[in-house]
Amino acid sequence: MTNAAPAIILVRGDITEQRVDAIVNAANSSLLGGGGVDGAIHRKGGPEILAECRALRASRYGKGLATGQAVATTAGRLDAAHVIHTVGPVHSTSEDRSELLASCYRESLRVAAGLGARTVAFPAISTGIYGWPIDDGARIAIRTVRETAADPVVEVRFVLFDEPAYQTFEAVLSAMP
Ligand code: AR6
Repeated sequence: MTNAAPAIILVRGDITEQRVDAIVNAANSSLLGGGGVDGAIHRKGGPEILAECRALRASRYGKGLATGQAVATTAGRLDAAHVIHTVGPVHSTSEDRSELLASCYRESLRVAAGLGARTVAFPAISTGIYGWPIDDGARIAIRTVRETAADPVVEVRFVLFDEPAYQTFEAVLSAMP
């Protein structure tokens, strides 16, 4: 196959310490920062990232970035060329928002491929402040990356912040054929 899905690697750690072509940020639609991964990326990446986010809000994304979409900026001082900001859905027990979560992974990979990225680091989108259960979040993340051809992306690295998240991703990955 010439346009295969990327290889999946699991790492326990801090996404801001990864050396990859693109780091995906679990942002919110304002693109102007927040807690969790978003806070860590802006803190460590420095003000250049926020400046580009502000410029995006002043131009193409006047109303903010919609849930499930993705957009790239510089990675500032991070050891990466790009940060790809995506907005995960807030978990709901009354509505199935899985397709929006899958869209975050698909759209981020599409943006990464458009930038010529070969390696991409993802956090477990929506599984922190947005309340998505980690096991379901892991299934959606891994399944979607497996189903998405993203040439020239050859490696997707899921960076899991704590041991339970890492173990869950590992269990889901090894249970898939
Ligand atoms: N590296 C890797 N993973 C991390 C890190 C890190 N440095 N920090 C947290 N995690 P969250 P969300 C894990 O809350 O649920 C922000 O305020 C964390 O344990 O960062 O999509 C945004 O502005 C969890 O498993 O993102 C939005 O308002 C996962 O990353 C909102 O939070 C995602 O947790 C987005 O919420």
